[in-house]
Amino acid sequence: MAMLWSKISAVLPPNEEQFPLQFSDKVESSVVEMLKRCRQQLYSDTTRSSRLLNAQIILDFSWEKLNTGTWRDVDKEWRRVYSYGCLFKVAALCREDPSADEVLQAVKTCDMGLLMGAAIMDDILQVIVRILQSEVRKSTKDEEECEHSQVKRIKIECPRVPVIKEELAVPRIKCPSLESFNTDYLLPLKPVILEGIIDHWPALNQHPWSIEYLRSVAGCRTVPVEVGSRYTDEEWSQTLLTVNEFIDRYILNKDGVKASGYLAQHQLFDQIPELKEDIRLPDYCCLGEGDEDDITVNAWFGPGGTVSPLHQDPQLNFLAQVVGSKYIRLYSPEDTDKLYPHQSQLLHNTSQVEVENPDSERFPEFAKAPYLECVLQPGEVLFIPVRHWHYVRSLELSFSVSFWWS
Ligand SMILES: O=C(O)CCC(=O)C(=O)O
Repeated sequence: MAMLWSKISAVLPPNEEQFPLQFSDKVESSVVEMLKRCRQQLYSDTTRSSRLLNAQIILDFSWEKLNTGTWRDVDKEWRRVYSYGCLFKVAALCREDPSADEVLQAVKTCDMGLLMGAAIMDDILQVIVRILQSEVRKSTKDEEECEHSQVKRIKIECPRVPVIKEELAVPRIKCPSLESFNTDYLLPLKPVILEGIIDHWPALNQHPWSIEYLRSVAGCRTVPVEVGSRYTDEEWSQTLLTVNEFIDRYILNKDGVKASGYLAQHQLFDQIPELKEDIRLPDYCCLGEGDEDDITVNAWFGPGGTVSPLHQDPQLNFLAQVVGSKYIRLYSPEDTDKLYPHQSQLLHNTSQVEVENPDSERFPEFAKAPYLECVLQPGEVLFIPVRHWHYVRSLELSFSVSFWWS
């Protein structure tokens, strides 16, 4: 670990004068003074505890601001202050020959900054977390051997695999031209499964995504996790866990409790660029009107049995299946009145009906709504037209990537 600080200090500005600390008058001068003190301590001799204490003051103060009112109204300046607090804390943790535990704490601190803060100094937290991660990887090589044997112990699940009736099956097409996809599916807004269009992804070839691979590229990273088998359940919640904790708890059920959870989020690929390099934007997205930068890429990683209740989204979607298979049902937006959306503003895009076990007394019209269905297999991509209702149940351990585009 002795080399760690020299690697981190190499990416920091060489001196105090070149270390930027500019804020609008939204940030109280006492906070700016504290930030300056942290900066000064970064370039002078002082105790570790004093550095940590001052960084923590910044973190606690800005955390309060981040958690007051709605997230949308949080001023970006406070998110920048929070990121600086994370940076100073990481520096304090890593400066004097940190223990393995302190390095992990530093990784978590970077992740908190990346998730809750705003980018500062050319995204320096992203640069530092890569340095820290390679340090963690070095010291966990032996453990990985052990993980390997645990992977073999995952019990084989016996999912309820629905039999797809031919007349209800989502049509399939192999590598259509841009023009035929546009004419036959995009313009008329018809769902279709595209085969053979992601065969070249490293996620399916050079670095086949697996539990071991995920542990190796992201095991120690803290990410948002959805806890519960479906987001409409009372006990459903969101939390932050490391990828290793998520795998141990929700995939391997190490606690012995059958728990369900979903690592489903759009920041994952920004947070862990190695995973982003394993996937590609589908070429068909160029037919859209939006910019490439406006495409949202989401990760969906979870055990068999995880359900996304029937819901609709305001954008076009390519749902690409990388690991495992998923049962999917699609309903047209024209049949919304038969799908009983929730009344509340928050869930108005979500149906109240449990698709595979509908309450026909409460929702009598549901059975009359026509639908299409499929089992999406690794290497296949489902085109979900805008506002098409979709219900998804993973049949086994599954990793999918969805692209929301316009
Ligand atoms: O895969 C899932 O569980 C849900 C996917 C989804 O709803 C989406 O991509 O919009």
